[in-house]
Amino acid sequence: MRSALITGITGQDGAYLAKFLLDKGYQVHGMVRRGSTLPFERIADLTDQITLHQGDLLDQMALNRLIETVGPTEVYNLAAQSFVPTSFDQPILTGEVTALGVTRILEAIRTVDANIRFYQASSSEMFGKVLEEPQTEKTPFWPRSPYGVSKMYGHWMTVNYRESYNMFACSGILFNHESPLRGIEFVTRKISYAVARIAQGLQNELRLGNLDAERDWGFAGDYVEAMWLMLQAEKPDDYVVSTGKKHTVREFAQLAFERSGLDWEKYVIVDEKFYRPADVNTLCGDPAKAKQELGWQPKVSFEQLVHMMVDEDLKRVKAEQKLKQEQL
Ligand code: NDP
Ligand code: GDR
Repeated sequence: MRSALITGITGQDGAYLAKFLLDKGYQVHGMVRRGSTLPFERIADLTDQITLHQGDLLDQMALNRLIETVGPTEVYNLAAQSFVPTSFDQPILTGEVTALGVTRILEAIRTVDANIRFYQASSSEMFGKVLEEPQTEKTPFWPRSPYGVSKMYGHWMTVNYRESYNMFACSGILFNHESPLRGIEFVTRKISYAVARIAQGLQNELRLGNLDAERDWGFAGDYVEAMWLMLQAEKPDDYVVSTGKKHTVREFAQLAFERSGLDWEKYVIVDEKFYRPADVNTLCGDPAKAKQELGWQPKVSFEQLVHMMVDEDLKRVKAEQKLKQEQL
């Protein structure tokens, strides 16, 4: 039976990937950090089908033991300090986890069993100040945040372990992908949740930063398939995963408010607090290689994604309100 170890299983992508691999018949193991509460909300309905192990990308010995105990055929390294603004506030922690953490897990695999297939969650943030459009696997990197710099280190270590030790190590250069499980601090979910609360009369404004930023947004459920396809290929390689279409934050907000019959301009306030020391103004990826070599393509459109997120948040907010009323 094929088995997979997912780091970052409690995150957005971890939850979608765990479900995807279970449906493929995998035995799924996840690494989780110890916390004083149980923050496993996204995988709550999967916990009886997966095996969770405590571990941390900061702890080399624990990673070595984990790989040895689980003996997976595939490892997906999704764990990271993944929020760009936090990386400006905590650049050293971000480097320890998002950059050096990749080397730690690669070392654990090399030491225990170098035949394990490895997926690294690289990012379009590595392109940063873009030097060409659309971005491909060959576009030079110019990261604009400690997060982007850390991901670039992890990317090149993955390439280096492949070239040095002949390991089946792949790096997926994924562009922004969203879903109803997206963390609340990322702009898309911040908007969809606020729209739902405004529609229910619980909030009357939404403060955002750079409305002109352009992103190539796709659906997380589509993107985890690309991760898996990379590890099923004949040879290990790096792939851009994106939709090939870009939209501004303003467009996202407009569409999200429209879904609830609201005029976004009445509620959105630009607040400089949400500007970054250096931002990535535009990103748009060319997914041609993933399409040709892996047969992958996105299924959910931008509009469907926005609608899905607003609809789910509306359901969630209504359910929360109902629960509160029942408790009164
Ligand atoms: P999330 O922020 O939702 O999840 C991050 C995960 O990493 C969580 O499970 C978190 O655990 C875990 N984690 C953080 N620090 C550590 C640590 N020190 N040791 C072990 N685990 C840790 O991210 P996404 O699911 O959105 O993204 C998955 C990966 O893909 C990340 O590496 C991200 O940088 C990358 N990526 C994401 C893109 C996107 O658009 N979503 C695009 C390109 C790349 P906990 O729950 O305990 O906090
Ligand atoms: P990003 O995602 O930084 O691209 O990283 P995020 O949704 O945080 O920002 C996208 C763009 O929106 C602008 N923006 C705001 N962003 C946030 N969070 N909050 C706001 O109020 C706001 N207003 C405008 C930002 O300036 C930015 O330009 C995500 C993460 O998932 C990374 O881990 C991943 O690697 C990349 O996507 C690809």
